Amino acid sequence: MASSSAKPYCCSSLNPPPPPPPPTPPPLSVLPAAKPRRFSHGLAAVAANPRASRSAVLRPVRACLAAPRRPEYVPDRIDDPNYVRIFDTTLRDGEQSPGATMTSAEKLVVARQLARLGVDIIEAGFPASSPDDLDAVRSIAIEVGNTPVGEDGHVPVICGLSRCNKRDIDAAWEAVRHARKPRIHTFIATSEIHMQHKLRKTPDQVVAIAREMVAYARGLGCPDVEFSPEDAGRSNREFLYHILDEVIKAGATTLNIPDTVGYTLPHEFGKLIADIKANTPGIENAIISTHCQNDLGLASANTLAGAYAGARQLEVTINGIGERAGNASLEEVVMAIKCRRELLGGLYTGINSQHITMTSKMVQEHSGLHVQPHKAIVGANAFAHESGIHQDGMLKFKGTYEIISPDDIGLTRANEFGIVLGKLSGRHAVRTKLVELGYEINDKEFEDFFKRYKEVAEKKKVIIFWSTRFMFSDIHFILLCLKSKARRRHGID
Ligand SMILES: [Mn+2]
Repeated sequence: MASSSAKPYCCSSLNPPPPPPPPTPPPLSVLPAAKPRRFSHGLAAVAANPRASRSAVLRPVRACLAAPRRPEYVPDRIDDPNYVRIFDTTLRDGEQSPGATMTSAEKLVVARQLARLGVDIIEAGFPASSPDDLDAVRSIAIEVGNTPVGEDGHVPVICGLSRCNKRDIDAAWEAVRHARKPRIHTFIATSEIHMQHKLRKTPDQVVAIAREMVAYARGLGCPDVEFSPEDAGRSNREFLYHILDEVIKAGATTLNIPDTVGYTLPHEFGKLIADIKANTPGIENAIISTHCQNDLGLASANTLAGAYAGARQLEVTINGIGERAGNASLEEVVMAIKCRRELLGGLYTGINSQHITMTSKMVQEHSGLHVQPHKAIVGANAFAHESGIHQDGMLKFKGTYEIISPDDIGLTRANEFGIVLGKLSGRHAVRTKLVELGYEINDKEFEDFFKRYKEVAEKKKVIIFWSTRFMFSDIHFILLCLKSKARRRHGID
């Protein structure tokens, strides 16, 4: 049996150091393909020398922990070109999910956890939308926006959303101004379809409003103003360059590029970001951001394509909650950057990934939106193995079927190998479980037991469901197998 020290860690440093990234990464035509035998958990090292595998896998854990420090926060620049800011909008876009409304007290609890997780910016709400939301954002600004957390004493930026009008901007400023690092995020639609049918304004009018309102927000004393051209994914390119140029001149420090309707494909969204970076005058004086909706299930992929093309702020939500099909998921984007850093030109974030599991659970509880069992990173099945072939591999070496160590996201499994017993489980896993539970039986007894186990497992859908959903079946399941005759008599199964 493999020892508990064999940890398949998510870490890129097993591989040779990445080449220095080019000054301007070329637009992404397709996401780079994985190279065989260069996975981040050290399969290459294991294949080359199986005896050395455990120490080889352990070594990079320490290297992982020594990630570069988060650069000091300056609104319109980042001193390390590889650092990517994580902007969490769980409490704004996430809260706009149908049925996800949270109380002020719940929002404050989640905001505290987001600060522990290490997000750079918390978009705490839309203060003009209701007096309650203004209060919620203000409470978060007062407390979370002034309380250092973690070893580096990190204090997140607290941001409030506003449309491009004075009333909204005043409300946002009233809410966030108490924070040590306040930000106003204002937006106006720039696609033909939105300008014509929703705003009923000409492009020139839209530019004038955007310029005036960004300047107004700066004039209130807010040093950090984010501007979003809503529906940028469907906006005319030349018009985008023009309006972005104008708002930079008016004082915008972050330019957020939303794929509001989740319509773009990864290579297309990457090209949009690369084009904006290449063609917008004055863009070097602002941070480019992504905001990808998930209508085609591509939000995380689009976000990564945006980062690869030069965006240095990524707007995401915990569990990917958000309007309609949701937003890019923080845990997917952050762990993809962490696992495949070398393929993304050395990008890194300030997220302490060990808080991911707890944050995900808190957001599920407070928003009432539960993730599906197979949700990447945080689903109940994401680190569970039921099939016999996979279980056999896991028992021999965890890197066989896991690219991330559960420890890395703060997940404690009831079973070290993530083994869930079900009808597909094989002899190796079932016997290991029996030994773990203290049953020592000979080969013949085991064969009898295994036969009975399979009979029960095939019939007991409920137990298989329990076992994958809650993972507490280990003992129950075995006991049930051992007692199946007795239970059958009582009509339980
Ligand atoms: Mn959105």
